[in-house]
Amino acid sequence: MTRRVWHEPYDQPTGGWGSVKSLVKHSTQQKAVSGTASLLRDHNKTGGYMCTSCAWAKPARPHLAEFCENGAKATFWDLTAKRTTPDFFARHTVTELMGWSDHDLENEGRLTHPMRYDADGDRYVPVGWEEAFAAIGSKLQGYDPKSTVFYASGRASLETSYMYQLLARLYGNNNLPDSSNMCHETTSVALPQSIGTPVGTVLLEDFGKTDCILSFGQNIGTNSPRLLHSLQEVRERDVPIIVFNPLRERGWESFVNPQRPGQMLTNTPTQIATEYHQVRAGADIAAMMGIAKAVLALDDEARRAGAARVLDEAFIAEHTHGFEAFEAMVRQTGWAEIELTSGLPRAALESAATTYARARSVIAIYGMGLTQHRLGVDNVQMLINLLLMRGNIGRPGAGICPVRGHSNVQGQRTVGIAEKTDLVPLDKLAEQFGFEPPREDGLNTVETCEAIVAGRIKAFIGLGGNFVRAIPERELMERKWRDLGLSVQIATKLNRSHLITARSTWLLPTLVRSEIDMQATGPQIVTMEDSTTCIHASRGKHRPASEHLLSEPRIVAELAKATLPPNPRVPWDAWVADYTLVRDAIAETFPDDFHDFNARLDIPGGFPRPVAARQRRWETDTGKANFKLPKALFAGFDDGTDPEIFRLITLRSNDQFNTTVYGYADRLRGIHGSRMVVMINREDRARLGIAEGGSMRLTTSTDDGIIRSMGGFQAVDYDVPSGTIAAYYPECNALIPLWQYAEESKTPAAKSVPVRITAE
Ligand SMILES: Nc1nc2c(c(=O)[nH]1)N[C@H]1C(S)=C(S)[C@@H](COP(=O)(O)OP(=O)(O)OC[C@H]3O[C@@H](n4cnc5c(=O)[nH]c(N)nc54)[C@H](O)[C@@H]3O)O[C@H]1N2
Ligand SMILES: Nc1nc2c(c(=O)[nH]1)N[C@H]1C(S)=C(S)[C@@H](COP(=O)(O)OP(=O)(O)OC[C@H]3O[C@@H](n4cnc5c(=O)[nH]c(N)nc54)[C@H](O)[C@@H]3O)O[C@H]1N2
Ligand SMILES: [Mo]
Repeated sequence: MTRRVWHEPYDQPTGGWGSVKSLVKHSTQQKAVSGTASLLRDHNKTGGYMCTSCAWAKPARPHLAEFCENGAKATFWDLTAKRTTPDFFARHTVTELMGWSDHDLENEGRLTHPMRYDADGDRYVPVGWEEAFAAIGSKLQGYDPKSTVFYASGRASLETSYMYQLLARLYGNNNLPDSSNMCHETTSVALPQSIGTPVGTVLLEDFGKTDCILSFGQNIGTNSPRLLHSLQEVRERDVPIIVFNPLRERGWESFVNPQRPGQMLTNTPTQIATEYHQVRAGADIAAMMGIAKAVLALDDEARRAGAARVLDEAFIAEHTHGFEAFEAMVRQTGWAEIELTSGLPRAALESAATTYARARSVIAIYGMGLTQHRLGVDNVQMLINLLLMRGNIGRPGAGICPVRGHSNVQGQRTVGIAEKTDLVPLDKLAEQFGFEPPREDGLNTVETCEAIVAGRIKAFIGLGGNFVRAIPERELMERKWRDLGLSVQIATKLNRSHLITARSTWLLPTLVRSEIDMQATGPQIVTMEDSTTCIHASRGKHRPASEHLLSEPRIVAELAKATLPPNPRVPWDAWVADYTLVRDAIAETFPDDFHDFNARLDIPGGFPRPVAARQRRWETDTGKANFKLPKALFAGFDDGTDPEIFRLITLRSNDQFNTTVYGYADRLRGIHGSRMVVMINREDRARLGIAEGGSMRLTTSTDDGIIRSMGGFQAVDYDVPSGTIAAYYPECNALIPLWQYAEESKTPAAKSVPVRITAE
């Protein structure tokens, strides 16, 4: 059945009554065991559990309700009363389930039993845990460790993640791809080269001290709504917020804080963005080049007038490297080229530059709109260049703020989930656990896909996530997946990756974070790291969805025990009985970050990891913060000369968490009823001879001989620049070639896919 779209531009603020209505709807539909009262008490509060939705910081003095519409939705869906039981699997073949939508699969509720895929009956059948672990362990023992992959989505705790990376290394590989390989890997590559740290430098308190915020390519209202609390306070101090985004995103425009009764009653929104620049998809380098050029011009003017310099000369001289080359490049780049590429007039960029230059301390926020492009690394480094021009790193109220995705995606990296060996203290692990870890780099996400296509991978273990749905090149990848010998999926809900079976396929159900994790020494605490490097404890409060669920640490430990020879230095059972011992091990491996770990669990607001760049110590090749030269003004793949090629942005709706589709109401964009839509500029649509709501087909424009084409999209008129279109992830992933990724970071380039449009 084709779902019909209904588009009604949303003129209400983000937050406000719309979010309350949506919250009540999802609470009722999921018959969630957690009501709003429990959310108020426990959600993101010291002594409670940390939200499983986004990774945004949790304040030391939380609001009465320290959750947002989408965090609450994620929790209601975790604590749903619905169950996907063995009986459900007996009633539906896997082939039949392949015809279900992502929404319908996860809407069946929580998985309750460990299951094995039975190819003869084309069904999942229940198995005992022991049988599952024994079978998986003996299969893994038979494979060359280099042909096995240990994927991690970003939800598992620091404790689980640490145990998981150790399992991989004891087994014999560094094949630890994770969701950040599709996400902020670009950040992890760009920032160390520029400022010597892989993470952002901003702390929550900096928002109280900032004088200006720049935002590039992030959708705050949907993907990190609690950040709006800080931005509302920022705006009340009359601090300017300058937004660069091809789409007009409601969250950046107007916000009513549901926690402020006065504002709710009067419905008088706070205006968030003071300037909104609809840059063309992939053209941020051009826009930032324009700002840099205008800042240089302001500095020239100041010098001529004998006024205070606009550039922070002292900072540039003492703390940076490469400014002269950068300055020369900016001066050489002409306004005509900048305007043509960015799609923005010079005056708009000069206005942004003037606001930027007037502000003493500036924070730059960004998301997938910068990272998921061919030149994603250059995008991020160009933003750093802008900050460095005025010394906006390493002082209060200033800095770089990548907004991370999954709630512990940053943390899993911190404790060793990384395929790159130079990011992990292998010598320390060797000494601590008495083994010789593998020393060659492992596979990241794209390299895993390439190796699967080449037939070099035999086994895939997934610690959460929906790998096959989240990666590019869906058709080829689904086909090749069938050749794997083993697929093990540790999960909470049924998703499409579980239906793309291997020769031997196992579904291992686990607890969610808000559930009580009871082990031999009592209920356990787990920890995670937020986007601002602060570490928080989390205590589950609710009864597990099924008595058959095991915790993630337990599942990892049992897999390890079934696969590896015993090692007295790795006390898997003792760790499972008492997670404080895992934290002690983490503290021993990473003393700088985690000394006195167990004693610091309940510091309100979490405890921050030390970040050298915050102190203006630059752990880079030059010992300084580096100005880096972008390779081009446009970050995508096409050359921009063919008007028939559009740049497709694949993005999230307000009713999903990645591949978990809660519903069909992208309320903040006013798009309801269907996700098979393309948001397109009205003139572009008319020029193509397509009616509003008319049917269209997208075909990727490449010369690799592979046809990637999807029909059945409905056209929705949307306020986007001509030549830029947007559609939803993960539906569109079949259109993204595997080889279209960010240079250096290999993050799939999901934000400016070159496509042609035809009417259907
Ligand atoms: N509710 C909810 N919260 C989430 C998630 C979720 O799915 N749902 N996902 C989590 C995860 S894993 C992540 S990584 C984050 C993702 O959060 P975001 O980084 O916000 O990711 P997207 O939704 O993909 O949206 C990217 C934004 O970038 C803009 N954009 C696209 N291309 C360009 C460009 O070329 N230039 C500029 N300047 N802008 C561009 C888009 O219009 C869009 O507003 O959110 C996390 N939080
Ligand atoms: N085209 C396009 N593709 C993209 C993106 C894009 O913007 N555009 N974004 C990319 C990004 S930023 C990311 S992060 C990836 C996301 O990729 P993934 O992290 O792999 O995918 P998710 O959709 O977050 O995974 C959802 C599944 O995780 C399981 N799960 C949920 N909670 C838990 C838990 O607590 N424990 C365990 N074990 N399992 C759990 C559930 O079974 C659920 O079905 O997708 C990437 N793909
Ligand atoms: Mo992400």
